[in-house]
Amino acid sequence: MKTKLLAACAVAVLACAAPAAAQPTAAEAKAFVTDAEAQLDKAAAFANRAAWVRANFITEDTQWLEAKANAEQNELVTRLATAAARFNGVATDPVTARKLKLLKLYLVSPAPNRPGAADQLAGLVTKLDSTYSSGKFLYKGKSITLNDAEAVMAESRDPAELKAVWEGWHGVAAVMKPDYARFAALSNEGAVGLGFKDTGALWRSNYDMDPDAFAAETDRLWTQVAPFYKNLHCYVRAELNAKYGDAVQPKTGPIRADLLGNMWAQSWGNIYDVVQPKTASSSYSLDKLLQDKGYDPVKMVKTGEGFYSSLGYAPLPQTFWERSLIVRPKDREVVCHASAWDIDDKDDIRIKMCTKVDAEDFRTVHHELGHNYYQRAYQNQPTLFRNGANDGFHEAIGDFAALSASTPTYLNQIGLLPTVPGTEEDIPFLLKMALDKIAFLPFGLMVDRWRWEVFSGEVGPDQYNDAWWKLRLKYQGLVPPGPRPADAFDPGAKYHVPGNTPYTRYFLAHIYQFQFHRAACAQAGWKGPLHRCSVYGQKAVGEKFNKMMELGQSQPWPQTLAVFSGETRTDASAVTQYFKPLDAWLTQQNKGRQCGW
Ligand code: X8Z
Ligand code: ZN
Repeated sequence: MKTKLLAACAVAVLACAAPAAAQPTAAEAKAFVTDAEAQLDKAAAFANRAAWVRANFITEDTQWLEAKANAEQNELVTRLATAAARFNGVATDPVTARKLKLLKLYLVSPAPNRPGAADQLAGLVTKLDSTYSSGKFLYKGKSITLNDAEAVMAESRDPAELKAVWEGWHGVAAVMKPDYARFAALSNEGAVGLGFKDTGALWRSNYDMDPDAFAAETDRLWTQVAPFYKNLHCYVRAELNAKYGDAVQPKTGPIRADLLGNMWAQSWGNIYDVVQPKTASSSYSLDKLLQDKGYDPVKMVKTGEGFYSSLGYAPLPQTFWERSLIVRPKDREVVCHASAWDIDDKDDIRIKMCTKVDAEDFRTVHHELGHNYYQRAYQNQPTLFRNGANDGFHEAIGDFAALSASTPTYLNQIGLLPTVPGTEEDIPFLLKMALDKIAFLPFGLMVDRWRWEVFSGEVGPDQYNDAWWKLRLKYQGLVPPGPRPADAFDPGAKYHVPGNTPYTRYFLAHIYQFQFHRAACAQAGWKGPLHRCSVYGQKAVGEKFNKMMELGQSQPWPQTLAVFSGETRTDASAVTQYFKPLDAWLTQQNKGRQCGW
């Protein structure tokens, strides 16, 4: 009898130990997280390098290595997060309490706690990302990449060509659907194991508030900006109708998604030439300025670094230049979607992007470097706090820098633009910015609306594509260029779905960046309109901004936001304030038009 009991206890150590042992102490909880952080560091040091190598050199073997490293890391986190439950109800110090909470949120997709599940999940994630990244399709007898296809979407004004290339790229995603369905099921099982309703609820739990309250917050923010988006949609639709005629783009209803200059219609700046004001068009094109001045990809990144240096940030380390991937290599498959890496939580920071010399990548360079400067700023925080105040902050740092770096004043200061245009350039400038920033907002929202529905089970694999287009229509007012095939999996044609990267972060970032900009301009004593403000060279602003960045995720984000801006809420009034002159102009242009879809 005794032996039997002992044997049972050996299997279920925790359950058996519980009645005998006293309630764990706060000191034990603290020791537990310290040890957990050391283990997480060790696993990350390995997984980061495996991921870097796979993303820079996609082969069977590197996929195998990355999946193995991720599976081991995932198993470790699940084990630690499960063990942490033993401290539920223990009155720990606030730092330990926050770390215990963040431990459960450490992974985007935790694996189910059963043999083989972590391997399966990691294998699917690596395979989906690699399939997307090496995707190609036949166009005019040539096999073309996403980069080639994006160039056509940006430059072509032939609706038949746009439709063919759009359909070609979206066709690449169809094979991913069964794997995505398997992945979603496994990720959900893992999330439930950690006490969340599903993976979507896990994602919504990382904003220092109740997950339902966070979803309501995003609704509130969308309501703040939706009228402006509808105004822009109305104006752009009319200009597209004037250019292409009723048969291609009708005067009323949704816009055809392939006419907006971008594969996903997420930012529309590439069709500025089609929609520019007839009365006052822009006097310069940043694409052309960069090309005419002989910029190359490395010079683009050096210029980005120069902006941060002007705010007082230390130069990037030599290893950044030695180890980053800045140009698409010709001889191998890589993940071209831009990213910023922190390999060792110290100074080994890198970017990886297939840089083009154009306005879009000028901004992307500032965006990626923002991630790197943030990672370096919080490197002295403990492991579980080495992260953005929330993920929207992480995406907003570099975009904030790019708001200043996009002004004609700054472009003039660095010798790209010969003269600073006067107020006649305000509407053209704001229209260019709105085509990128305002057009993005409903896309930034709908991607995760779709995933939240998938993870909650509201949308099953049979409805994946219809649900996607329902949301594309509802939020963006878009339709595909033609009927979609029965096996289409259009969400898979957007990197972050196969790449398993939450997307609400970008919606938030498109609001935070304007809050940061408004606060920074006030600190610099700027009295003019927000869109003309540049904080280039403002060391005091940089110093205060860095104070916020250094905090990482060590406290609830509203407190961290307050450190720089004095605000404690996400507030889209900074967006509407920035664009106010344009909104009035659009309203004027849209007089007599029936807006909406
Ligand atoms: O994915 C990115 C960055 C890397 S975090 C290049 N962005 C989103 C996208 O490309 O869809 C930046 C803006 C939105
Ligand atoms: Zn980013």
